[in-house]
Amino acid sequence: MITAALPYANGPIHIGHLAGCYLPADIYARYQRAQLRDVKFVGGSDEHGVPITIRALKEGVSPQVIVDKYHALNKDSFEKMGISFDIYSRTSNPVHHKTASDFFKTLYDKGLFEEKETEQYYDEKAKVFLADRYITGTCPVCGNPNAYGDQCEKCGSSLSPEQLINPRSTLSDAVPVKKLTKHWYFPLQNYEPWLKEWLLEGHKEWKHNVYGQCKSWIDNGLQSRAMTRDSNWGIKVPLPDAEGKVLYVWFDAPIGYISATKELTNQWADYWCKEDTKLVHFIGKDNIVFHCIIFPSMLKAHGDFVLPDNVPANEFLNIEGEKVSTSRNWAVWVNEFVADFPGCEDTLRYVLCANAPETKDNDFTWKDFQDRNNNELVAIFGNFVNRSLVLMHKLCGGKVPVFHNAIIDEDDKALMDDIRSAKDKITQSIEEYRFREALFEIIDLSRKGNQYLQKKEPWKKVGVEGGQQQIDNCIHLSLQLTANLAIYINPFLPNTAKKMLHMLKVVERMLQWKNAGSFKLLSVGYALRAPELLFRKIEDDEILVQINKLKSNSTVTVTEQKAESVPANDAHAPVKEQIVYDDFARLDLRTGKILAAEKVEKADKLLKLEIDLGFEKRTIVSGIALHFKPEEIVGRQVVVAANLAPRKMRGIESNGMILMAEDNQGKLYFVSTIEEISAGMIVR
Ligand code: B3M
Ligand code: ZN
Repeated sequence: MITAALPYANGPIHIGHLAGCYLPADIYARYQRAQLRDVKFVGGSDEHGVPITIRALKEGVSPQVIVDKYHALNKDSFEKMGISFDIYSRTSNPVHHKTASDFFKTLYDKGLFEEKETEQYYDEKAKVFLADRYITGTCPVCGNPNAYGDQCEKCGSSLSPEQLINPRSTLSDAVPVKKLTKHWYFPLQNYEPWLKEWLLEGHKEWKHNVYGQCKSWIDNGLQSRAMTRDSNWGIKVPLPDAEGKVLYVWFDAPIGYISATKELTNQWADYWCKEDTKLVHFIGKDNIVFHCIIFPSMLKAHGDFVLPDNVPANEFLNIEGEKVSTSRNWAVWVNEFVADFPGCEDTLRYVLCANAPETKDNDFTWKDFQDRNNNELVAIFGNFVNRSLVLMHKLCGGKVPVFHNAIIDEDDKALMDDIRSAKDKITQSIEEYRFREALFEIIDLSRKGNQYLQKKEPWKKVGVEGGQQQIDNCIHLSLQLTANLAIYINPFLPNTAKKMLHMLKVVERMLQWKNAGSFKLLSVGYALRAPELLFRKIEDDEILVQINKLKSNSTVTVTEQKAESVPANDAHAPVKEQIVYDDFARLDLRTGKILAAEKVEKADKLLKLEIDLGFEKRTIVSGIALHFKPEEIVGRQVVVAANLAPRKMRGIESNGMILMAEDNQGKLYFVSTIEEISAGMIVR
């Protein structure tokens, strides 16, 4: 049972949502289907709660109008991006109202709620109780006159309505007054011992970011939480004497996963009530406490349901170095992306997976979107598939050639080993929710295919004695690798896999995971279709349009890249997040020699360096002027990051960067060897 968070139907989804939970959930679901496991993948709109009513208020329409609009829009965006929900439901459906209502009633009948009367803010003009978000006033910290009762968006302070200066209701501008109201509380503290055992002891394998957050919640002590609210938008509290009360949105929304499954199939209980079910929730990090602590405690209290086996929450995706802000329109909206880049959905899936914020916040930039498309999808994966098919048509008459076992050589064997061993690595990475790692492994496999073709040069064997047999073997293996790549890439880039099936003239059944690692996917003598390009190049002007659109529609000012902070005295900076070999391999490091150095006018930190790289001379601007005099560094050996994009500094274009070591006092040293090394060598 796979679930992905139910997005509030109060606005369009952006690519941060996709990267955070929908894409990983979809990759996982598609992979499980390829494994022929009995899997259901559910999602839907969260249509209750304060965010919806606020939006309705702002637009001057009823909440129903809002949810109808965004439910349809988001459902469509998910479909276009290939998020393969078995059902995309909504929490306004009658089956959900009944399921959530019954759930509440069961806990109530078991005597598991506490009934409490407390004082809450009330708007006497609008005659409603006010959620914290409905109260505004002046922030006591920064003086922002439009702070909310729960948070000041200007300085980020988290607030309570009591702290606001001159509090006012956003509904009527009235001064809120305190009034007694009754609610039903769920005593989370009673579940603490059980949570410690089930989660802290029993799920140490959960991702560090998830486990750590849960541990600190539990260690800080849990408290009763109100599971009802005063509102007229939501699921009515199913008790007499509860007029004007609805279920708290975080009580009803996760139950929405169960309701959606009920709507999908009569066999729903197979996926929710049987011991052998593996329940996995995909969410973003802001939803961790609800899915790891509150909902499991509710499920446990109810007693009929299985508990999550894992909650692989992701961190956040920033855009061009800035936090996504929907209110300030700093976001890439999915409905706009699919309109602007039809046919490039797989590229977005690729980039979002390659940059997925799996262990820490990560960044999306349009330049990286273009680079990864052009340098990885087009130049590596697409190129290999295309070359294999073109060569087959040219050198083998358009048919899968025979494989001659008698002349198999070391290169063939190495490639076959790579294909076989990739299967275990990719499988394990996906099973353990490391989708980036799996994706890099697949790209690496296609890179090996390219290297194999390059080494074998079958085009040079034409007319050579015994050449045709060598051509046959090379093309045969390349085609079998292509078929394997289709299986591996399918969960990640489903449209690409489909195109490959078409070219290879095989049916979808071939994509079953059990077929991966085989060399018999395409039969000898089988005629294949002409190749079509899998990916198109993305041009500079296309991404410029996007960058301008982002900047001109938004009120965010992009800050200059912040300098990396120097570690405190004595301390070693923590080691950065783990990367895979592929991340490293993208860097091109070369040895070089400083030919000339001079100060840059009006910039006391910068030196303009002339560097010999062996194959060419480069100008590099370096921030080392406070540490070295120009004349004392001429002739020194350096290591250069040679494939960094050029950058203009003080009007001078800098083409790369020299590497320096820095101690914890901020003093710089050259990274060099004792022996003399010539310029232009590769460092790796
Ligand atoms: N609607 C919050 C969110 O969209 C909430 C998730 C519900 S999951 C059951 O981030
Ligand atoms: Zn403030």
